[in-house]
Amino acid sequence: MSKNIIVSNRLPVQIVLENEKLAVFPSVGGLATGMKSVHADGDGIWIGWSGLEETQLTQKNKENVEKALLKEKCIPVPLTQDNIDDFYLGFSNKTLWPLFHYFTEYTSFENSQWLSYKEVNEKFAKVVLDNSEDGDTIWIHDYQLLLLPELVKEHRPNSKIGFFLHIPYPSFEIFRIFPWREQLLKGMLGADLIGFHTYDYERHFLSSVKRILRLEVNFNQIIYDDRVIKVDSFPMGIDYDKFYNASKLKNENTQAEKSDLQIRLEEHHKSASGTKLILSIDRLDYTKGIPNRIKAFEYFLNQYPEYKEKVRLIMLAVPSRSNVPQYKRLKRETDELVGRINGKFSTVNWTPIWYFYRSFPFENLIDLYTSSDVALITPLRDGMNLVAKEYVATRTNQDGVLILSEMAGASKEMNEAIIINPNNFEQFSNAIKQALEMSEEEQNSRMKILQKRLKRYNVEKWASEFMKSLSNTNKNQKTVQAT
Ligand code: ADQ
Repeated sequence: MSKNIIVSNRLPVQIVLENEKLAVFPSVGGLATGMKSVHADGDGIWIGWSGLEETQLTQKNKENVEKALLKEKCIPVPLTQDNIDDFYLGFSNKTLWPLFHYFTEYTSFENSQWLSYKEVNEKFAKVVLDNSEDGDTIWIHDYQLLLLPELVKEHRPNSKIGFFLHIPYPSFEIFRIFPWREQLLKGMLGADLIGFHTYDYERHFLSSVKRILRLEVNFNQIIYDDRVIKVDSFPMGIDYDKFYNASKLKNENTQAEKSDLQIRLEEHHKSASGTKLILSIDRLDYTKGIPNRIKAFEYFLNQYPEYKEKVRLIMLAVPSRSNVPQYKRLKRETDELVGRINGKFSTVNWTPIWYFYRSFPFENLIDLYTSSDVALITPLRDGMNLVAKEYVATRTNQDGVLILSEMAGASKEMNEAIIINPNNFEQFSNAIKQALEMSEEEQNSRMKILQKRLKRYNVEKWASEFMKSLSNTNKNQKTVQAT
């Protein structure tokens, strides 16, 4: 019996190891939810890094971790500190991440890190081969594992291999800069189906394949090595019901059941000044356009001073990759900007920006989503952006306005949001004004359409559509060979 194998850089679990005590918590993130049915099916397994550094584990701990993971149908790929430094913090986060997000000035090309990237992809391949048979279905995720499809295909020619990229695929003129471009493309072409969030990323990829590898491309199919590879877009959704139901429950909470945050936020709304709340939530990453957003908010307050004391920006930033220098600089810049603007505009009754640099539990995220009049999601570049979708799913009264950057993949399916170019401060600032003044009727009609779409194309649907398309790949192969 063939089985499903999911491969991603990190396993969908959190491991806590203190002294000899071990606890494994399944993670509740979007990808883990979407993959649930694929993973739970038959003997399905998930392969990835556990998050623990290999050489720091005693033999006994290692065995215990493996045993505990196996209960969750997970198999770890061991990574050493050098792997973490060069493959993960190095090549993945200092080369591929900035390049694919068009931050060429942040992109470094270090041969030693490229070698480590190859080595770790080979490590992953070994674990996949040790735990699979030819004929199994293998779904590989994201930019850390671009070489893996080819490494697996070589030994599993009858397996259907899918690959999905969660970040943007850049235009050819950006991708061509990359020194090892042929190897990377060939690595991806080991897959039978290659998926992206949007049609634009798909087009960019096909253009690189044509111009760099000079391969034949028929619409969305590539002929390579006597195989036909299908390329398609699958916009990732969210666990819609989870967000919708959680906020429905919140709205029904009695006063005694409310969280402190919920009470604080409600007081805010009821206050005499009727201050409106604008929410932004991201990982602290330079692609998310955080300094830009703060500056645009300042521009708005200067342009429309009547909004002073009438509006507040609540900005959540989750710490991320804080060992990488650019992220350290970004943290400093954000702290300084928030300090400067709060210093400039604050009054005894009002602080324009509430800034939190930490992760929030799910319950508090819901409090914030449900209490905010406007969501301001303005990345400079973003593969999809799930926060925009989560905000919409929590608006059970169909009010609220989403302002969304056109540089986020999500903008392609969320036309009813106010779509802006985050570099155009005039437009940015007018969008904030438009959102704050939008009639309830208009809010409702926009929200209804957005919600309907997100409810239908949720994360489970996304995963099942991908799997369905992957299972059909060999059928396509015959059609194209015959023409
Ligand atoms: P990310 O860059 O991590 O994902 P995103 O899609 O916005 O970005 O997902 C972030 C997740 O983290 C959301 O589910 C959000 O609720 C959660 N989160 C954010 N801030 C939080 C906080 N302070 N506390 C707790 N949780 C918080 C990458 C790509 C995206 C793509 C996804 C999925 O960069 O473009 O949408 O993968 O493919």
